[in-house]
Amino acid sequence: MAIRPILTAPDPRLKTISKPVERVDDELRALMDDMLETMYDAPGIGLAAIQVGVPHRVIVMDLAGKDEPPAPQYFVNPEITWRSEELASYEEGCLSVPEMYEDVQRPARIKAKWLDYNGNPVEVEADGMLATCLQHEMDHLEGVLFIDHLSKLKRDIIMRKMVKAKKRYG
Ligand code: GNR
Ligand code: NI
Repeated sequence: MAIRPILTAPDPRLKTISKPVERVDDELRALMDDMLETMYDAPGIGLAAIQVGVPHRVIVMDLAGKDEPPAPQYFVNPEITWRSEELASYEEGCLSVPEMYEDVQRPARIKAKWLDYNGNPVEVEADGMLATCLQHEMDHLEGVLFIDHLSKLKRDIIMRKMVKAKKRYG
């Protein structure tokens, strides 16, 4: 396992539309292991493959609380099959937009399906943090960041801060 560098905005690779995975094999599992280690190290609660520069439709997540045992989840080729009309607002952050936090409105509940770590199909109805985080991660697969859901004014302010921070720290 290895920790990989996380891309940060405005890196153009974050705008890539990621490609479906053809099969869940040991090579893909090695990528998912690296992604999980990278996510825990950051630390974050979710990570899409494109955030480590790999343009494939793969997500890892762990929504366990601080005092709970680790609960890694793996999502290969995820699809949202239903979105509630009701919206919910959460304060979101992103490892690719470090230290910026803003409220984002998204469907409160979704139905989604994907393949797990062993390539087995899973289908769930999700709400709360799982619904929010899965939508945030699936946006990454389409080249979309949470700041793309904000007003242009807010997004421009955040992007200016990001560019300044990059000039400072490289
Ligand atoms: O670590 C993360 N926290 C978070 C908080 C609220 C909504 C979404 C997230 S995902 C984020 C990690 C990340 O950038 N995943 O792409
Ligand atoms: Ni993110």
